[in-house]
Amino acid sequence: MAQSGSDKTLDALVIGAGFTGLYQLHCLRDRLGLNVQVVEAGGGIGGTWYWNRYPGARCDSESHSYCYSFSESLTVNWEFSERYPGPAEIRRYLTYVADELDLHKDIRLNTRVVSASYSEDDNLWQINTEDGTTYRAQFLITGVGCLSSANIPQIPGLDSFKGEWYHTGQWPHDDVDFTGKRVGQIGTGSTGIQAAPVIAETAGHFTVFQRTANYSVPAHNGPLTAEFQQYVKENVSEIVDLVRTSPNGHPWKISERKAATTDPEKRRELYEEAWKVGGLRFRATFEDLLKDKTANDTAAEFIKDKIRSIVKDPQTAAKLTNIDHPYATKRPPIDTHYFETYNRDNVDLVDIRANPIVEITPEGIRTEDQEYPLDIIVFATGFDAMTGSLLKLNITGRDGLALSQAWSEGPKNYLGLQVTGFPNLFTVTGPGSPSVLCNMPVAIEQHVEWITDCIAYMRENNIKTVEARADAMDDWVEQVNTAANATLMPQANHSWYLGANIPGKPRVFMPYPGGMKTYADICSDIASDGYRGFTLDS
Ligand code: NA7
Repeated sequence: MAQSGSDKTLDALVIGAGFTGLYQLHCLRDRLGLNVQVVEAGGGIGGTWYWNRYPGARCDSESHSYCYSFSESLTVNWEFSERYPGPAEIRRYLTYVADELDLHKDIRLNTRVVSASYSEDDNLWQINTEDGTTYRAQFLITGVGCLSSANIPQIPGLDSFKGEWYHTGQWPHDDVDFTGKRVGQIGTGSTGIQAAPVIAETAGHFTVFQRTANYSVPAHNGPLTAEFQQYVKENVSEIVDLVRTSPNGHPWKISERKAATTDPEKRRELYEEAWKVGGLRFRATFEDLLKDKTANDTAAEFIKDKIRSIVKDPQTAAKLTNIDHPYATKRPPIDTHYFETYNRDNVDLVDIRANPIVEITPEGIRTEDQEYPLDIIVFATGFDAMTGSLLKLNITGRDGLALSQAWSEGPKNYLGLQVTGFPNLFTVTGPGSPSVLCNMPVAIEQHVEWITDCIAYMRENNIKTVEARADAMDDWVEQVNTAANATLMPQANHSWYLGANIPGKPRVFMPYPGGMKTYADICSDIASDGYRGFTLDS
């Protein structure tokens, strides 16, 4: 590993040692022969899964597709144990990959980037880390994740709280003991919905503070059978084809049936079957769920009926089904006994839309109508998604242009990969790419391979800089908006897809919703056309 305090000149510096960093290192170092360093703020590899260790944490993508697909031998020599992998298993998987590809020696852990600036004179990025190391590199590639910058709401009084508090995305490595304690959880997104049933099991009393009610479908997690593991090994290329050609990078096909035109009885039967299978594939029951509000209403009503049938207390069920957005227009959670949790005697649900939180007191949380005494507060309040972790890097491009300035009205990015004014900077799964609307490893592999091909092309053709053109970037932002407006997704006002969860953040629909396959085809076409929309300068 590199020594701290030293200066180092490289071909490429990659920030982050998650799925992106590991594969980008492998591609640039082992395919192109570049001198590459990965730096990682965490004390281990894993990216998102290094930080997200909260109770019940689990990936919502199915394990046999939540992995790299570039190497058949890597796939067949690894076995996931459950339908949805947890953080520890994903970290073990990534460690296995890093071992197999001999990546550890070029990854420097506990190294947080504090700034990066581009120097036109020598066409190098200068990257400074918290421990005083300076790297210089022709290429700077960010693999900092879309959901890594924790959103801890500015609720007055948090400093005065006498108990313990935690954000789910910065969870301690030692278990938090909830036994017998009065625990409050703010947030009912995917994370809160995973955490609540587990916390409720040991907490003395557990209070969930819900701002926006949410849909959720059972995950039906469980151990993978030996037969399924064998099926995965024997069908690697079919599975890879499936994930690479599907709109969301998942290993299933979206039905061609339309909910709006299916006979109600048949429709209910199909929803029932999908409910039994569970997971994110519930969205694939009908083709029109995200395009047609009438169709979407049928899924929404089905799920609300399920919630009412599970939750025994009608008032609690009413709060849980008072959902203000169409199904799957916010990231749809999947759960393990989330709604059942509200049938426990030690669990309460507080509607903070009706009675907003006013402050945190030394004793607990005070809403407009009463105070809730607590020993522990869990913030399952999400992230400054997609842009937060990039802006925290303090990136400055050509002519001293700060990324924060370039994005003052919201993120503009060509293909989600490059920003005008920031030559040779690539933002893997950046805003404007399918990223969070896709099974992440699939989106990451496509980006990493495209970037690798682009750098290879530059070297073959003696090109020193690649930079998105302003007109191409503006045009892409338009395309992202057009694709978003063809769906119901912009109808969810409080969605982090729009940046709406962070006070003051410009509202821009950030991920590209036109589908992963369509997006990958556009990227390939642009590359084949001599990197249309990019300025290549020798
Ligand atoms: P999300 O999906 O952003 O959910 C955060 C939750 O926290 C959501 O219920 C929010 O309510 C709530 N929240 C956020 N800020 C506040 C404040 N200030 N007061 C009360 N409640 C608040 O984050 P997750 O971690 O659950 O999931 C992120 C992604 O990780 C997920 O989509 C998957 O892709 C994996 P709101 O809905 O904004 O009213």
